[in-house]
Amino acid sequence: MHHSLRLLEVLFCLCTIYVTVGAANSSTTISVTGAYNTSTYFNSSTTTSRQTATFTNPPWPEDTVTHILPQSISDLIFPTAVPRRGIQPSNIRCGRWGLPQSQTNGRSPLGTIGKQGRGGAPRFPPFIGAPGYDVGTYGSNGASDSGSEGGNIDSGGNGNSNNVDQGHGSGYGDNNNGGGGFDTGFGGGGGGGGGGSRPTTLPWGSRTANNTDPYTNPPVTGVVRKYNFVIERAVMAPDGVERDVIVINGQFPGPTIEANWGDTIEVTVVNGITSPQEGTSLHWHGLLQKGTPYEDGVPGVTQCPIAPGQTFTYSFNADLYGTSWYHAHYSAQYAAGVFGAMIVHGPTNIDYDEDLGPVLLTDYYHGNYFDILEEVMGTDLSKVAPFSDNNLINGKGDFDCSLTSNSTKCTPGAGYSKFQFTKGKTYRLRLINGGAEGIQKFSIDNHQLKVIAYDFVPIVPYTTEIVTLGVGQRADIVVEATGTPTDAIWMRSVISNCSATHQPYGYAMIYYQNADINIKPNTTAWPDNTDGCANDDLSLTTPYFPITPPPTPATEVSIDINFGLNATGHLVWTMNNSTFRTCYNDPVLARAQQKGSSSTANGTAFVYPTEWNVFDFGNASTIRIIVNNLSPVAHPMHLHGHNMYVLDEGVGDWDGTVIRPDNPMRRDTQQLRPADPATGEPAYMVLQIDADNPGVWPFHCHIAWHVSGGLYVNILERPDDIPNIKSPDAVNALCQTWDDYTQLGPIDQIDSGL
Ligand SMILES: *[C@@H]1O[C@H](CO)[C@@H](O)[C@H](O)[C@H]1NC(C)=O
Ligand SMILES: *[C@@H]1O[C@H](CO)[C@@H](O)[C@H](O)[C@H]1NC(C)=O
Ligand SMILES: *[C@@H]1O[C@H](CO)[C@@H](O)[C@H](O)[C@H]1NC(C)=O
Ligand SMILES: *[C@@H]1O[C@H](CO)[C@@H](O)[C@H](O)[C@H]1NC(C)=O
Ligand SMILES: *[C@@H]1O[C@H](CO)[C@@H](O)[C@H](O)[C@H]1NC(C)=O
Ligand SMILES: *[C@@H]1O[C@H](CO)[C@@H](O)[C@H](O)[C@H]1NC(C)=O
Ligand SMILES: *[C@@H]1O[C@H](CO)[C@@H](O)[C@H](O)[C@H]1NC(C)=O
Ligand SMILES: *[C@@H]1O[C@H](CO)[C@@H](O)[C@H](O)[C@H]1NC(C)=O
Ligand SMILES: *[C@@H]1O[C@H](CO)[C@@H](O)[C@H](O)[C@H]1NC(C)=O
Ligand SMILES: *[C@@H]1O[C@H](CO)[C@@H](O)[C@H](O)[C@H]1NC(C)=O
Ligand SMILES: *[C@@H]1O[C@H](CO)[C@@H](O)[C@H](O)[C@H]1NC(C)=O
Ligand SMILES: *[C@@H]1O[C@H](CO)[C@@H](O)[C@H](O)[C@H]1NC(C)=O
Ligand SMILES: [Cu+2]
Repeated sequence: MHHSLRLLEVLFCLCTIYVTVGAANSSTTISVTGAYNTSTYFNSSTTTSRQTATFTNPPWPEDTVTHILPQSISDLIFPTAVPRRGIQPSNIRCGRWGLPQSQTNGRSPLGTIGKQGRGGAPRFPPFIGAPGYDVGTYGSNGASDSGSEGGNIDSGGNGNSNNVDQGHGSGYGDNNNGGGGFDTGFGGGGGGGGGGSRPTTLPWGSRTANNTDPYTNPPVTGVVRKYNFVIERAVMAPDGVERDVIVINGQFPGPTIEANWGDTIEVTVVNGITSPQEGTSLHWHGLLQKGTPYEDGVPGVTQCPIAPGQTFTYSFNADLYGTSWYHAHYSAQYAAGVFGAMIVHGPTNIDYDEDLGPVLLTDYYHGNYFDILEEVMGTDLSKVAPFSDNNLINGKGDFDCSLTSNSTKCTPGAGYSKFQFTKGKTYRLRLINGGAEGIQKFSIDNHQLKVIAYDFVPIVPYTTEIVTLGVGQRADIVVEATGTPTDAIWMRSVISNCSATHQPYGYAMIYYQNADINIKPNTTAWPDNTDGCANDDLSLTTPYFPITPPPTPATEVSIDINFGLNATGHLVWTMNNSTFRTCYNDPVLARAQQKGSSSTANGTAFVYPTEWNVFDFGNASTIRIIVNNLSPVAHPMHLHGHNMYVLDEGVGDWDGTVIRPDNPMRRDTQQLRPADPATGEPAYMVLQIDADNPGVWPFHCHIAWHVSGGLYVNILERPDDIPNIKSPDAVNALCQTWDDYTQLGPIDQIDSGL
């Protein structure tokens, strides 16, 4: 039935931070006494009552028309001949030719080398509280302890930077009142410790990566890790090009969240976005939110947005362990900088010497995200697939300033991330694709990479030279330092040719212990024979803890992915022939909490509007979804609330094959191949979930521009159990504040809203 690319017309629509670490309870408390301008914020009136639903019914629900996409338009929208002006190692200014990171980068300590082990990137422990590691940082963020050592983070190597280290406060008694902090007024001193005792046993007890089903038997430590995030606009030049960003606590990328498996994470978010104001919300990618679906951070689905000027505290369990990230889920806002790494320390399936922490791989746009979105959501089809301008590793990288217009402020040699190896040691790196669109191909010259986990799922380790990550995906890798003590090595991440970018090459340096950190590596890249659009073969990736899903699911549906022009000529993406649009004022979850499923609802039953794309799976115990991609574009498909079993993926129609039926791959994001642009032959992926998590769970493409275009469905799971889940008052109050805010005038929602 899928022989051509059919198109559908779809006609509807710093604070000073004080840290104390309590003794017996080891609960961390931070209070922010800082310094954002509250007087400019929106004031919620507490008297306005909750508004009734403001969603718009689809104006012409039955009037959908199918079209064949003319090849010329397809080529126009998704050009395959991509103009590229990539940075080559020969053009890179680094070492003593580069600038200190302090002058241009996003004030993130990730990817920086400090002096005497201080001031650079944090040392990441095997678990928080492990002997030999500072602990005061975990649960704080942006705390600074520069002062005494001064001038540490200096990627440029010309030695004239000072006081940009925003490392760590410390706790557990070693008093540390921070010095000057870093020079922008964020940060401030790390507080003194409370003198608690360090744990001597593993926080998660006797659980190991292969004796515990993490979905049914997670630990509960009782420890709360508290973070304070202030989201604000800023002007930054992470790659030398000055631009508007929206960032958390003045950092790009945002602060790293750390917790032990079984801890509770509490994040207090202040929406300080002004001029213009914008709503926001944060999503904790990959965590299950079992019993707490209202903390998932999806506006119009699990909550109303956090209104400008408002503060909201998220609280949720670190129920899976490994590497992930968090990001704004409000429109394409995270593409402006609202994201950061999230580490949950847990058991490991392989030994290594040191954890080098997050390695965020992000395509990067110089334009304001809203301006890009206006083009993406516009009617000029030559602009709906935007090209990224650069590719950064931990928010750092150079740009060729000769390519910018004269009115753009651009500083050459902004500097790259740097890492240190000691010959013979083994290192864990936590790779995260936190970009908006691009598929990343990560490698380290001359070094083999052992992949030990994908997303939040430990796997039987396998060795490769190139790691592929679609947007939202993560890989934990272990690398043995097999070089010589004076080696300087390129770390690379290249945006694949399945993506749209002008500058695909991301670089970082690895210096061995005796290398001169002012030299430029001259190593050669591994050849890349991997598929530009697909993840590694499912047969290569075996979950370390095996789980056999039911061979026959309780229910099975097919969903086609496609795109088309709506009646006003805008490009929209569809799932099951319907494009998604959220109603920020009327969260789906709140409706489900009121009503349960339509089968039990009585005469006053609420009918979900078509454009909410709610798939009601009733009480089905297992759900299988066959996704067919009719578009000539790859999509990293992300499911909230679950690790999905990925039963099979490929090109053509699914023939019923299941890869490793007794233990199929599990993960929360899976790359869906494109349809063949020449023949129109579609691609497929088949996923299955155990319906053990009542709630409303987004299933969507993680390309920011595609989910903005509506490539999204809500999976309504066990609706009869949802009314038993009560949202805290603070979550419900978000809707009142948001309603008050939107009473002041309509907000500018030019996309699906997510
Ligand atoms: C077409 O999509 C755009 C973008 O979502 C939207 O603004 C416009 O209202 C839609 N047109 C119709 C007729 O629904
Ligand atoms: C830990 O703190 C919580 C909340 O304050 C309290 O309910 C609990 O009793 C405390 N536990 C211990 C062991 O002190
Ligand atoms: C805070 O905002 C008010 C109103 O916009 C302005 O008058 C004042 O100067 C601002 N204060 C600071 C410290 O920016
Ligand atoms: C906001 O509300 C507070 C408390 O009700 C009031 O003192 C303040 O003047 C209000 N600010 C604005 C800008 O309306
Ligand atoms: C679990 O993994 C450890 C190594 O991490 C291994 O020694 C042990 O044999 C494994 N146990 C099982 C039951 O597979
Ligand atoms: C930038 O300025 C130079 C020198 O003034 C000029 O030759 C060049 O055309 C300008 N480029 C652009 C893109 O405006
Ligand atoms: C991408 O690169 C691969 C491998 O080099 C090549 O086979 C493929 O044709 C390229 N695809 C496009 C769209 O250029
Ligand atoms: C890289 O640099 C080293 C030291 O300068 C030199 O010995 C080596 O030949 C260079 N290798 C390449 C491939 O250029
Ligand atoms: C989607 O639309 C196409 C074309 O009208 C139709 O063939 C197909 O059956 C529709 N699919 C669903 C699930 O409604
Ligand atoms: C029917 O709907 C009303 C109003 O929402 C509600 O109070 C009542 O409990 C519902 N009855 C059943 C059987 O669902
Ligand atoms: C897909 O759309 C069709 C046609 O609107 C509808 O009948 C079907 O229920 C939808 N599928 C799911 C799983 O909701
Ligand atoms: C699930 O719902 C169906 C239809 O409403 C009903 O027949 C069935 O008994 C239910 N099963 C369970 C396990 O509740
Ligand atoms: Cu997509």
